[in-house]
Amino acid sequence: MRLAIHNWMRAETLESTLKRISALGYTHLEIQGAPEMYDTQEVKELLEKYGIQCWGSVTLMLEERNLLAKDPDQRKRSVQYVLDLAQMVKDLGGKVISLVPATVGKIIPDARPEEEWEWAVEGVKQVYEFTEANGLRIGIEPINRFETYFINRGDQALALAEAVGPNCGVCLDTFHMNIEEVDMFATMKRMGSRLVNFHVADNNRMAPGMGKLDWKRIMSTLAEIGYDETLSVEFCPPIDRTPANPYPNSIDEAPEGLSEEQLKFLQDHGSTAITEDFYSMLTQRSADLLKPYLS
Ligand code: LER
Ligand code: MN
Repeated sequence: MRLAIHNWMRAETLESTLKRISALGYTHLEIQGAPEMYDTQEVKELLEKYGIQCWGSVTLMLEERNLLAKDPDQRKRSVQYVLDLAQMVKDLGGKVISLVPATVGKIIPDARPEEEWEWAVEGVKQVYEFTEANGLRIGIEPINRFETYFINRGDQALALAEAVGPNCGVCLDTFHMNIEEVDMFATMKRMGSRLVNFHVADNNRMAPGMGKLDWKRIMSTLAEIGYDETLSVEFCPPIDRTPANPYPNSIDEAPEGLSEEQLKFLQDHGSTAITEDFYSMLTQRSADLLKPYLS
């Protein structure tokens, strides 16, 4: 098992992220799905400089990105976005795409369920053609009901993956599973070999180990189903603006380089911009908890 982390939580240079994570023992990066932001040649050089590999990328379903939008042009642009992201992953030598099909923060549907399902299958299939031809895997990711009304549980992601094709996979996330699954361990087992990526954060979306999830059991269940790929750290801390905040100075009041839509994306996750010290502490705590499980 290898250790990866995302970089969508904090607007900082890629070099700062890579420097921090390589010092803390991470070997992989799940790069944010922002192909428009990156020059792949430059990213490759930086990854090499810090001895980090690209594990894959996660879609940032912000603004109008939505594979099941009612408007066919919007769907087309959304598919193109995921294709651009897939091309970036291919160029960076990554393996997986964690795919959230609908806009994060959109919790009210505007079409019939049958229509949306058909559009989602059709959209993911177009990406699947590319990933199949290029040796990449898609992991459909269920996220909790406060971020989307579409695909909240592993079984729903599995149904979509099966409708797309034999190699289409699922990406599970411990934070979301803790909210939506009856039994996250049973869900992990049902995904079997369709499980292609695994996001880790605790029940409060702090670093693994800072909440109440049973990490021993999570890891032994992964071993039981033969998942020995990558653990991809994805904490996203809650905002605490009260005097009860146990982490004073955790909120970055004047974040540099954070666009309005990125801030809105963080807010749609119940979070906000966080300071470098707080972010580094969470990155470190995640590695401390997970390192004993790496092979
Ligand atoms: C992404 O991996 C995730 O877990 C979300 O909350 C949606 O962006
Ligand atoms: Mn996730």
